[in-house]
Amino acid sequence: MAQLVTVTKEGNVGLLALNSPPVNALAHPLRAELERAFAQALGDPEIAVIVIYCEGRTFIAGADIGELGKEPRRPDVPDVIEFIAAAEKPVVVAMHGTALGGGLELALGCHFRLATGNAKLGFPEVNLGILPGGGGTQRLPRLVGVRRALELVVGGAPITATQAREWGLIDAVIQGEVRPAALEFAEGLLRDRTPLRRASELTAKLEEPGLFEQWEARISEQQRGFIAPLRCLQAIRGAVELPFEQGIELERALFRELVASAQSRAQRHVFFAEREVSRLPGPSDSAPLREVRSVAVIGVGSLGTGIATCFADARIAVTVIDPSRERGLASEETKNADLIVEAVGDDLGLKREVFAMLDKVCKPGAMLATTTSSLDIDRIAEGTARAGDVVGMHFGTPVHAVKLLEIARARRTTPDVWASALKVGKVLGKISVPVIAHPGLAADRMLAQELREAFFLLEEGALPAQVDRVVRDFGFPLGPFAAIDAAGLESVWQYRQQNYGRMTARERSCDLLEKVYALGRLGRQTQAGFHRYGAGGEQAPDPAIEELVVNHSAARGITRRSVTDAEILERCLYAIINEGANVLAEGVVARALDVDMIWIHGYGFPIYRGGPLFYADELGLPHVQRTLVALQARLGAEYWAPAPLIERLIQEGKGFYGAAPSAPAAA
Ligand code: T1G
Repeated sequence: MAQLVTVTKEGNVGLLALNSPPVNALAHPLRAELERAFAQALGDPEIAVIVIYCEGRTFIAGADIGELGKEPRRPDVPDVIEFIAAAEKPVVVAMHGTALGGGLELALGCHFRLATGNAKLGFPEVNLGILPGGGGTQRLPRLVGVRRALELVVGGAPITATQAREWGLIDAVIQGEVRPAALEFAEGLLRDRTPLRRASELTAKLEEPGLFEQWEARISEQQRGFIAPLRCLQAIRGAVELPFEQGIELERALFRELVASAQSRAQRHVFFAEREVSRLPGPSDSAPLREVRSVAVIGVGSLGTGIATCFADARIAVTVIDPSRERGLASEETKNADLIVEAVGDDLGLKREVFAMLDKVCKPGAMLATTTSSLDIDRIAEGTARAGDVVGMHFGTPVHAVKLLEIARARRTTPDVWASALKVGKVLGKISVPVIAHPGLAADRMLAQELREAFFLLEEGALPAQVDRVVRDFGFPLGPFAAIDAAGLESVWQYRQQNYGRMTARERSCDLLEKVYALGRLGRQTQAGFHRYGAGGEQAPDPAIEELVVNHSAARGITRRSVTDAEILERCLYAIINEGANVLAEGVVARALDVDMIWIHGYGFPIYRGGPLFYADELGLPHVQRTLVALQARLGAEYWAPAPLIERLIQEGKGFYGAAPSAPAAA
């Protein structure tokens, strides 16, 4: 293995090169080596200036996320940074790639900062439910002011080197390779005898009074439910109100609180799951992935154009083809495309026609994708002589806004086509999730259970506004009824029509949806559904609907009772979890993380709860099981029989994620 840190000398400049692929994360071995090499450079009388830079594709991308939440090992990230900051010899850092989190904090601890023109600098800790814990919340506002510090730390998005230069975060943007540029800069310092500058010795400026209060209000609106953004703000406030050392202590205390929090555990789980999800479950196939350099999208509707825009944004050559035009499907673009994405109306006959035609014109090895979520992809594929090349790519709508992209394997899809389509999704910036049955199935089934309970709760005594408030307070962007209004009642109406034969007697007679639909209240599009909507889109409860609900209960002979918030949450949530276990056991998806990614990126499950199955593990499966059994005793076995998978996992002492379940918590 190559050395983690190499020290070389050029005249009186000592250069420390870090080399820990893939992203130079500050894991313990690298920290220990860096500290050792830095001490060596400090003790070397020939070295007057020290340079730190990285080999490989990027400067340090932060602390090692896998170590967070574990017992810290000395030297910890802050130890190394404070050691460097305290040096009496000037320290120059040169960054390239993505200098993030603890990496950027290390740079702030150095005395001079350089970055290449295409470097990105940022503090993404907030996305992991934590805050910069290596002095970043104290040094950054001293360098760039409070407003920009809040933007970077609370917002979590990186900035460019040019912007960093304008803000005073770095001293210069460098051209070419980092090593020679940093060496030249260091020699300049020696020549000019420039004294070293420590960020800790500056004063953090609050540009205007009331800034923190403004940001608090913004956070509660835009990052509702997340704890970390508020703690980030609190730490930055410390930089204004406290001396440096006390500010650092405050930062450490807040960091320790956050890193041990359930939210951060969930957000770290999501970080790794987002990366794991697009790798094929099971043993990998050795067939190389197919290259996708040019794409043809068949269909000129909003779906087709939305998908084409996505490819164009990812700088992949794409053409939109109108299948109704003469020679449309047989055009040169279709013949040459590596990937053809069919986005015509959801009609099996039409799609089979399109695929039969594509089969004739497309080049060998091209991948043929259908966007259907409800049709049987095998039926679409069987009309071609290349069923192995056919795969499902189900985009959410609106295409640009929904991150979930389900990549569906049909019976004959080859593993390399499945894996290649997953990779395409990643290039598009989507979270691509491999699904085995038809796309939409896992989520539809889980959603159907939640909606069933939401409607039962209405006829038992709750009202739409209460149910929505409870589900929203849990962290979903919308409660179930506001979500139906947003999607349009039509889609749920259709779902019920299609599944009528499979519904129980109680589900059929709980026909509130049909009743509201019959009034022509189709949701937001008609400014009325389960709620009513003002011209500006403001939502309000509607007495007409409340009357309809009350009358419905009376007609069904149900005596309405007061329903607690706790009951609403329990029934909506456990319905999702229990069906999630069934979907997993039946192999609709292969892994618990597939379910969680589908719910987070397609259905608004709060990221800070990690997805329904991660959340179930956090509650502890024995607790989940007891709750399901209690619901079954109260509400009947028809809907509440605990999923056999949950029972099996408990017997094996496991959770959905394999490890032993955490200590049972209260729901
Ligand atoms: N720790 C551990 N592993 C990491 C990692 C990290 N910080 N960053 C990336 N990886 C792994 C990742 O899991 C994947 O592994 C591989 O590297 C390539 O990543 C004290 C507390 C740097 C922009 O949050 O944003 O500093 O899946 O597929 O698309 O305040 O990774 O191949 O096995 O994402 O080119 C703050 C997180 C940490 C940065 C590269 N830093 N990383 O993107 O590749 S907390 C972050 C990223 C902290 C201090 C604190 C991106 C990237 P595998 P990738 P990419």
